[in-house]
Amino acid sequence: MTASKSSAASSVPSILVLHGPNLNLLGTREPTIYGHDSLADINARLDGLTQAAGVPFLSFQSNSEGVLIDFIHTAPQKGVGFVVINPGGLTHTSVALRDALSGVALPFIEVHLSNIHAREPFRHRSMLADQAIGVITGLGVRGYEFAVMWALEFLQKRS
Ligand code: CA2
Repeated sequence: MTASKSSAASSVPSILVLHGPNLNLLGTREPTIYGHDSLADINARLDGLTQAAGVPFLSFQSNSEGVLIDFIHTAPQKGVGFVVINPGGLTHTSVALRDALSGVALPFIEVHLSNIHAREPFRHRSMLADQAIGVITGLGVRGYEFAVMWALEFLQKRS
């Protein structure tokens, strides 16, 4: 499990980027599917985007479904206003993760590095997608960047 936080003004809602199981392996294996960037590379780029906009950034990765759910439960208290999530393999199985996101009622975008619809049939279904504001799939690391840019606009319009 890894968590990181970058500080900015306190009352501004933050953007939380959540990474699900096995995404800590990014950059070490399967580069043809998931690219060469490590999770730290991705988080650093997203941190740069949010810092430029003066919005606090939080990221968290866990290989455990329960730990991810507990983190989501505490997100509102942490001042999170928007979630970007790559649920990894839990995308296709986890009613519990879906319920956790619904439970905290935070707007979220689901991101996948690979195009889940161009892969095995069991990856075509997402348990979260219909609850998401949007889904970005198959654009690699850029997908996270687009999602965070969209979240920044969303929070700016709300403020
Ligand atoms: O394309 C995506 O982002 C996925 O969410 C990645 C998940 C997969 O189960 C989903 O169907 C699609 C797998 C994450 C595993 O990441 C690895 C990274 C490097 C090496 C091995 C696994």
